[in-house]
Amino acid sequence: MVHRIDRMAIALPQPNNPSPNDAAAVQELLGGKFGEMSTLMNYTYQSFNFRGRKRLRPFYDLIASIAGEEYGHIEVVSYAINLLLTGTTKRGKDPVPAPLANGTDARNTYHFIASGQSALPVDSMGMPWTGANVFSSGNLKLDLLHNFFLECGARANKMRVYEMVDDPTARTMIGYLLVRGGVHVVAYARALEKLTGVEVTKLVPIPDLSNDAFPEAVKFQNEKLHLKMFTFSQNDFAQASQIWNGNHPEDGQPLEFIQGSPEGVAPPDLDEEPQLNAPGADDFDPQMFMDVAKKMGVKM
Ligand code: MN3
Repeated sequence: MVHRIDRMAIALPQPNNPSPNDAAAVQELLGGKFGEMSTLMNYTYQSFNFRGRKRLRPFYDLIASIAGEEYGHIEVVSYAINLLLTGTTKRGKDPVPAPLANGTDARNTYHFIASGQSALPVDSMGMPWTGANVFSSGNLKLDLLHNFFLECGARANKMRVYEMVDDPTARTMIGYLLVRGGVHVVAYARALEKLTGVEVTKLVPIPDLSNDAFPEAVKFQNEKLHLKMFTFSQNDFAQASQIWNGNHPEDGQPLEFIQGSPEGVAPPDLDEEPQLNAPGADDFDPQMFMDVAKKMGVKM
């Protein structure tokens, strides 16, 4: 089961220039083949499907912990998209002046037609995310090798979207995910080392460019976020620490294992968009709910 917390991994700055085409490019990091939907669902299914976990417990715990983190990654990419889309149409209730006219020039018109100017599980070309992106062979060595490859591919995509989009909202999110994805690259490399003796960490970084080239990533590395593995569980998955130990292969600093999740911040409160009727429900009276809650003794 998952214990959900109404907190987001990091604070995102407001965009300097809201842009539906920037948002469309960022969609690749959510619903693309190497996006966060893929990492989330790969590790989630591999953990559900893990056979022989008594004998191989540290590997099960590692995959399950990382699956927990990926939920927060789809969240932070989605909010980056939502913030980039906010302010790209004219706010108001009158449909006659065509308040959504800007949507016709946007590469992804689903953002204006199929959603309330918000993220969808699609890639940068609007193709829906698919379960065909999940690899769960049941063979531990093969699955770990796949996960290492997936994280390196994800890293390449993040770097390219960074080079396409210079808005601080997108770049802060990408800087954070480069650092955290880097943790997952090292985690799967170390898991393969423990399992086989092959020195996989000698391959990193892939692509060759270090995270040090990205100022937004350096900020998170200064907070030592490239060294920390979280279980995303109060009591479970502790044996992942048998894999996440030693020193970081790039800067030699000691790796840190943390039972639990990072503190996070409150997610952005997205304003209403009346021209999209989002959320609508204009005649809803919140005072009525407050009165009922009061009668029932619910603290609001
Ligand atoms: Mn991720």
